[in-house]
Amino acid sequence: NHIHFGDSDKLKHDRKIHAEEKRNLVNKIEADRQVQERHREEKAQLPAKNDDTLRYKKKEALPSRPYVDPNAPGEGGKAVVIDKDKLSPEEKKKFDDGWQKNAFNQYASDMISLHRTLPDVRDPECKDLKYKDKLPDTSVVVCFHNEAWSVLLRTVHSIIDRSPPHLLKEIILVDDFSDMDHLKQPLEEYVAKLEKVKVVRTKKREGLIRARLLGYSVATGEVLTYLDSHCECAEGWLEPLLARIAEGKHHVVTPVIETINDNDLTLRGTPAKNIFVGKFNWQLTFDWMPRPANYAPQALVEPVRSPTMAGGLFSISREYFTELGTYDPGMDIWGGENLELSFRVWMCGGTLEIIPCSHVGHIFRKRSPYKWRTGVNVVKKNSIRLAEVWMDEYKNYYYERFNYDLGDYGDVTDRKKLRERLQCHSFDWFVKNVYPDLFVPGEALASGEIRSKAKPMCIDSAVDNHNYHKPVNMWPCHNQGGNQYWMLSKNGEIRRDDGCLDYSGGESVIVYPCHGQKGNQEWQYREDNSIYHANTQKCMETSVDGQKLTMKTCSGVDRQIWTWKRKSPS
Ligand code: LR7
Ligand code: MN
Repeated sequence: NHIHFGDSDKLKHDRKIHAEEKRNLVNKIEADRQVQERHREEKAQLPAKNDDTLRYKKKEALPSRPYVDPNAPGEGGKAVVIDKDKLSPEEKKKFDDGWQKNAFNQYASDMISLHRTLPDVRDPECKDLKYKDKLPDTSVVVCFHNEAWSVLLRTVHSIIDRSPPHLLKEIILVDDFSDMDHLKQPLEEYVAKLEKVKVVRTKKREGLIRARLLGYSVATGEVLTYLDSHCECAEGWLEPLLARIAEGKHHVVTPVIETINDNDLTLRGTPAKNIFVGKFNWQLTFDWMPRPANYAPQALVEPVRSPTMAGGLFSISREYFTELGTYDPGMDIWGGENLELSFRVWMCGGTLEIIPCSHVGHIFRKRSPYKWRTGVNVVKKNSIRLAEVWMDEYKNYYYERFNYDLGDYGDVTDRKKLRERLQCHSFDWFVKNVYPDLFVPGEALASGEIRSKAKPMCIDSAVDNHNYHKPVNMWPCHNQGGNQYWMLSKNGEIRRDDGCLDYSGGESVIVYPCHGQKGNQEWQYREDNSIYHANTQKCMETSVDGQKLTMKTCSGVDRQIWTWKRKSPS
């Protein structure tokens, strides 16, 4: 604020401005106070519920985009900070119940507006892209089994608030036999006030795959867009998805999936250069990997090819989905359908791409809060169904992991006929053309359990983020593969999926992400059946009680001798 002394006109002018500013400020303070007041009153009536729920309770009509207080909890994708110690015992109980029922912080979500704003997370380059005027419209299908009210309805409103109306044909909520009361009559009444939203319900618990098929059967839009029931669509999410499909119906596309933090509900953006694409391993689990670094810089925001997709958030031409054989209705509850569709799309002439300018948030949870079928490993069953139909001889890499204990996986004749009819490429083609960096165990020199000669004990460790850096130990051999299944790669790694045995001196061998640089991860399974570490010239040895795995000077004692199935050279 610089005032120019001596320049009286300017001074007057400045004073005037100041007076005006002050008036504005006073008005703003008063307006804010009123908003706060209103919030306090509303909170007093209905603690920790957002304004939209309140409107609903008061049976008021919902304006299309209600006013949101920019300072309200979670606005702009910001964190909701709750000091649990300051909550009353009653509120504390609500807080804990929320976590218990949902595996995310429902209490925090309930404080956030159903229309909360999000940051515009698009790369600046996205704004230069021009889309055709006439794009296909879409039905958005959201399946849920026992979802929290605020999370489900925020998903719905984020779709309505951030989709051009002419591109949004309808939103179909598929209730997969939930038993929470708020998802019955109250949901029915709430959506009755919203245009374009309908609820359909399964007659028994079907699982997300058949629930999606029910959504498909009633959808009328040109494009189908599937979303999980705990998502938030960001500004501009829809147009680029539909635009890619408009360029050819065989393009199956996903948005960039942003993490909504399970605890404080923050949402931040991923710039296009940091996008991750989908991969898979021989356990047939999905995972992410960085996008290939070799894209042309001008292609930063162009569609990114992805070998697989996470499964929950994608758009596909409805006609193409039909031609491709929709989903395998023999799959239950959860899992496998994402890889099945990914393989099928690529092998049968389509493409699977991530669209860098489309961003949708998803609450990632650390556990599944709902009941699964008891007594059946549904993920394994679903995965075997897909392996049988789509993976040809490669399916054996998966089956070896549990010693071919396939169990009852139902009938897949129809799916095999589908593959025949569509005249699809082989899985070998898929691996070589779409995911050439995949580690293929067929090239392994040895595989299976690594059993000590001294005691019936095997090298045993999980390989995932929780187990990296931890010492690897011995366990009684169980002959079921799993955590005792190891492969010796051509460049000397002892690995499973992306985890490698790694020794850098000291007592223990650890598991560490494979880096492909040999060094601490280079081993030899020698003629005398010892396992030799090239870098340190030591040998693997078990402790006298057989429980621990250590590294010692090579001596040829039984505790250094290992049985491990060698692959005959082919
Ligand atoms: O029996 C069920 N019936 C359902 O309707 C089980 C689940 N569901 C609903 C559920 O309410 C949710 O809306 O199906 C949806 C997915 O279930 P989640 O959220 O428990 O699963 P997830 O997010 O952990 O699972 C990912 O993998 C699944 C494999 O079957 C599905 O493909 C999910 O859609 C998928 N989610 C995503 O792709 C979002 C990104 C996550 C990642 C990686
Ligand atoms: Mn989910």
